[in-house]
Amino acid sequence: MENRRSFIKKAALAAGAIGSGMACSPETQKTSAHNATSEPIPTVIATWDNRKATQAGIEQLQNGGSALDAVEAGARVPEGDPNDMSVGYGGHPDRKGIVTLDACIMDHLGGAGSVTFLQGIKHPISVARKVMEETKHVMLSGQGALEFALAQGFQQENLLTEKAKTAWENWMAKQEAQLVNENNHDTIGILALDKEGHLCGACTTSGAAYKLHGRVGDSPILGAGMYVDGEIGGACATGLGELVMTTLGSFLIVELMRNGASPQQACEEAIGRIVKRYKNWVEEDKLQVGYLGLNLNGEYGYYSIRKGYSVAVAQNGENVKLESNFALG
Ligand code: SD4
Repeated sequence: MENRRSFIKKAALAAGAIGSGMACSPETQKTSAHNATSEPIPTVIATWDNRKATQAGIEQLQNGGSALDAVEAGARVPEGDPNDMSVGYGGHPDRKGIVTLDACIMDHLGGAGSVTFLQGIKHPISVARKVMEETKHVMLSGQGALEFALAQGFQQENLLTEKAKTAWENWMAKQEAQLVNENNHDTIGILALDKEGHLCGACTTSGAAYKLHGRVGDSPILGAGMYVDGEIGGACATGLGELVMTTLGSFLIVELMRNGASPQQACEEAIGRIVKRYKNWVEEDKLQVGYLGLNLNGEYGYYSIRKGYSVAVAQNGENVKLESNFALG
């Protein structure tokens, strides 16, 4: 049986390549490599200080892995880390004390897989990849996603660590509002460009801490938490998903790049849209969103609503943390 990926690959080949027509202008954060020779620069970039993830990703590329392998390997790092309390194992639970996970992955040909409201599986990004590669669907949710994961050989386990349980119990005692604001974040969005010039992306999270049971955020929504167009570039998001979903930030960034914006300009415009439309809410709850964009030249940009956002960049033999500029104080 022809699987969905091989179908998409054939369709993409039949459609032929389209030039990106990229125009670059001065950027406020001078960090992107410029590639005058147009040789792809192997690059792995991620939201927040996820240098262990970008390291795992760049090692995949150095060992001959694809951009898809790189983003999956990178995303699996915080997923498996109990000290990262916004992703996978050890993530903050929802209001009922249950860890529910969202993730998506997308390749340079438009193949995509996503899981939402998944429980008990440590590496949702790998389940999302299986949805992409082994089914004709894009998104599986909840119990169905779990049954699919188990059928694919994933193990079910308890993802609520003692640390996360204690924090949840303390929160339950006080019932303080807890959205994704300047103090509460870590979701990983990760983009990779390999030496073939293939650009892929992934995003994985346990979502907003103490969310209502059943809430799904932006992270598994293609075009919101992450989006890739293999002829243009990719983008991903972190922060309060409700703001990202309602402005389709990652899709917007890629479309702006298609129309000539640099990744930096595109990220700034996408943040600007949120601030303009939701200014009162953003200010009242001190909400945070951060974006990251990468084009096929290995140029990247990143920007956030407020201070404190950073990104990790592995490129040209370096793997560094970079602090983001921001729109509000
Ligand atoms: C969500 N975007 O579920 C995620 C949360 C997040 O760092 O990014 N946390 O809304």
